[in-house]
Order: sequence, then C-alpha cells, then structure tokens
Amino acid sequence: MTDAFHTAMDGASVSALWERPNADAAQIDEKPYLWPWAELGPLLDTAVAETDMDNAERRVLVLENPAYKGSARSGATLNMVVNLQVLMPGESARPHRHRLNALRFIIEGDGTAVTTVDGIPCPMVAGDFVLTPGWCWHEHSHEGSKRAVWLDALDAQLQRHLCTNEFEPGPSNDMPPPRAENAYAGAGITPVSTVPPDHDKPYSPIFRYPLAKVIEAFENMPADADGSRRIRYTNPLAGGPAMPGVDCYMLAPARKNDTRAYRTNANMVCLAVEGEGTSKIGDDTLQWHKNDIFVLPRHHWISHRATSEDAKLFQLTDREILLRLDYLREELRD
Ligand code: GTQ
Ligand code: FE2
Repeated sequence: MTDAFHTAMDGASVSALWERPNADAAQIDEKPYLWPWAELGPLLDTAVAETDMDNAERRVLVLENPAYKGSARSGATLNMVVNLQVLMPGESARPHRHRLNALRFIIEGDGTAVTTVDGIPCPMVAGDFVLTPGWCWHEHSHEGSKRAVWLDALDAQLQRHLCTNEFEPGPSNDMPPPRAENAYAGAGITPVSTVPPDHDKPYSPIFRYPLAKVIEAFENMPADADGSRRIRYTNPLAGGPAMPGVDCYMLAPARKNDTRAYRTNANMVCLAVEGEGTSKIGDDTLQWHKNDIFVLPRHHWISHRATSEDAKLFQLTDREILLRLDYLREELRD
C-alpha cells in the first residue's frame, strides 16, 4: 500500500473498506439505565424556574442514555428519543408539525392541559396515552392550576438518519376535515360509509387512549401463564400498532412471579405508571417506583415482576419498524 495508492483512491473518490473501523451499533456496550423520578421531578421545577415559554419554545428535558456519552449518539435509546415536557397553567406551545411520529404519556395532569392533534382536542389526564402521528398539527395549552408533565417519545434518531424529517411551523393549514367526535370510541365498532372514508391513514383514528379503558381491559382479560397481563395500543381499523414508528403497550406484571424472559434486538423504554416492581435485565436487577423511566438494553434476557398490587409499566418500542423490514430478532424463554 503506497501513499500513491491512497492519493489515487482519494482522487477517484473511493476508499479501502479494510482500512475502515467496524462501527457497528452491536458494539455499543448497552446497559440498563433508570432515571429516578426523585431526580426528574425536582429538575422539572428547576426547568420552570429557569425558563419562560418566550425563549423556550417547548420546555423539554431530553433523557440521555449514559452509554452514548462521548459518541455521536444521543437520547434514551438508539432509534427513539424520550423527553419530559412541562407546561404551567396559562402557558401554551404554538402549533407545528413534523414527519417525526410522536406520542405523549401523561404523568401529571387533571385534563385541564390539552394537546390538540389535527384539530382534535385531547385532554391530558394522568395515565392517558395520546398519539401525535407524523405530519399531524399539534399544539399544547393549559387552563388549569397545577403543572402538567408528560413523557414525549419520537422516532427522531431513525428519521434523522434517514433524513426523512420535515418541519412546518403554524398557523395550521391543509388540515384534514374534522372527524365526528367519538366515532371510533367503541371497541370493535368502526364507522362504515359510502362517502370517501374519513380516515385512511397509516395510524389509528383514535388519538387519546385513557388509562381507565386500559384498567377496564385488565380487569376483564385473562392473565397469561406467568400471571401477567399486557395490552397493546392498536389501530382499530388495521389491528396493528396505533402508529408504526413507536409501538406502545401496557404491562401489568404479576406479584411474586417473573414474566416469561424475553430478549430482542428491538429497543424498549418503560415508564412505571403505577405501583412498583423489579426488572431482571441480564445479570442486573432494577427496582422501579411510580414515574421512574428506564431503558432496556438489546440482547439481554428481560423479565419483570410487581412488588405492589397495582404495578403497571407503559412500554414503547421500535419493534414494529424492525418487524416490517424483517430485521427483528426475538426469543421467549420456555
Ligand atoms: O411537543 O411538539 O419532546 O416537537 C420534542 C419535539 C416535544 C412537541 C418534544 C416536539 C415536541
Ligand atoms: Fe412537535
């Protein structure tokens, strides 16, 4: 290998593969990591004290996975960012839209803070799951008296890598025609019409999934063999995920019994919605309490257990993306 060779390659806009370092995500030393609510909650108060909504368009704290420190990566997990947003009474966040698929899971809220998604107002009550699919207009407002806090998750790193994101500031335009409110409210009952369908999108026509409905399902569904119960937030028109970019579930693990161990190359982040429990992740064990958020590293055997009666984990994953591209690898232990 002469320098003349390298000069020639350079001049011809080629490079030698055998001289390039193998930069593979599989090499990242991923570890479980938990952001305790005991630290996050006070930080949100500080964020409110330090910023006003005139210079912070959105008051958002980005969860940074320590495994990415010193690398070009950022965010909670490889393909999805997980952020915490706080909105105070009287504040609002202007409308905009982006190709990033976003979701909110409400941590503190009594329904007086509202996010409006393509014209549909979604009151944010603690425990609710709200969809903000790509290119839907969204804005937040707050008429109540207490701070509102929610988790935001977006397929940001993936779309950044693919350069597929676009951004448009409000005022909103090109808005889809309004849908009849509650038209899709009944499980298994969907409107049929002779006029063009009022919803022919790749995501669910339901934008708000209340916690009360999830609890009702848990109370009526049979438990799995390991004693756990799990629901998926689905698109009632297609049966699949509410939105493919970030696929969401709620797990109620059993007390005194681990869920069946599972390992995968998909990424997952969990929020402890109610109660407390433990998660075994490879050789580590995490203890979680209400509102803690933790990231599950890929390729580790994982199982969960409740240590209180009402324990529930909200789970978000990029599994559906991997599945659709035939990249998914997953195993369940017997
Ligand atoms: O509320 O629209 O955490 O656009 C990151 C990007 C929240 C939002 C985030 C966003 C939003
Ligand atoms: Fe947004």
